[in-house]
Amino acid sequence: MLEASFAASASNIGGAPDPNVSETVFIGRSNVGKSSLLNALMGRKNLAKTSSTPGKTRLINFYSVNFSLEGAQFAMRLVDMPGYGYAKVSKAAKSDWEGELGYFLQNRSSIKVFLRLIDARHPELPQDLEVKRYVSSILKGDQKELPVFTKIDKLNRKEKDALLRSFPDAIMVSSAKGDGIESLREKIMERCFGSY
Ligand SMILES: Nc1nc2c(ncn2[C@@H]2O[C@H](COP(=O)(O)OP(=O)(O)OP(=O)(O)O)[C@@H](O)[C@H]2O)c(=O)[nH]1
Ligand SMILES: [Mg+2]
Repeated sequence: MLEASFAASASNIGGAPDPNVSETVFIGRSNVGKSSLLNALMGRKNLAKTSSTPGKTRLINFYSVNFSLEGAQFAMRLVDMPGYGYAKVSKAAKSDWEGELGYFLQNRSSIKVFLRLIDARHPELPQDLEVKRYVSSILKGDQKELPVFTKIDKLNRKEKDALLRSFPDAIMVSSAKGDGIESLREKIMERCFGSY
């Protein structure tokens, strides 16, 4: 059984809830599908607000997820981050990503998983590669980065095969169709709880 609810919004680490449970952060370009994936994983339609207008998520949003398995209780949080690379974003918001948001990612001790989302149709955008380098540079021993290709329902069979050839271990998901969601959920749980 799985139960999800909104926990808190914060603009920086000081406003974040106590770091008392394992957290998975969702990072990626604006519009890549972070909030949609969060909803798909939680089995909730619109708990995290999604929009076709880039830049919808402006704060760090925390969602609590609880589930019981064979009598044991598990708690974790999913953390939706503002997207980067939104062309119309103000200069101030950009320096936020470098400043407070970066500080959060580097110092939030409860982060166990960085889910780095990439649009399956554009797997090697310079901004995404930059963020890939950034995440590897801040990753600590008890943290794991999982690259996730989103919106795979937009690829045909041939394009999917090509993506898999370039990235043999690719995790591919469609929040719209549900593909890959259960398997990603298991990977996150494994990282947060070990063997469960
Ligand atoms: N076809 C398809 N569309 C998707 C999928 N996931 C998200 N979208 C669409 O992509 C758009 C952006 O989705 P969001 O989840 O709001 O993206 P986001 O990364 O949270 O964006 P920001 O909050 O601006 O950073 C919306 O119109 C979604 O409906 C998917 O798996 N397939
Ligand atoms: Mg969002």
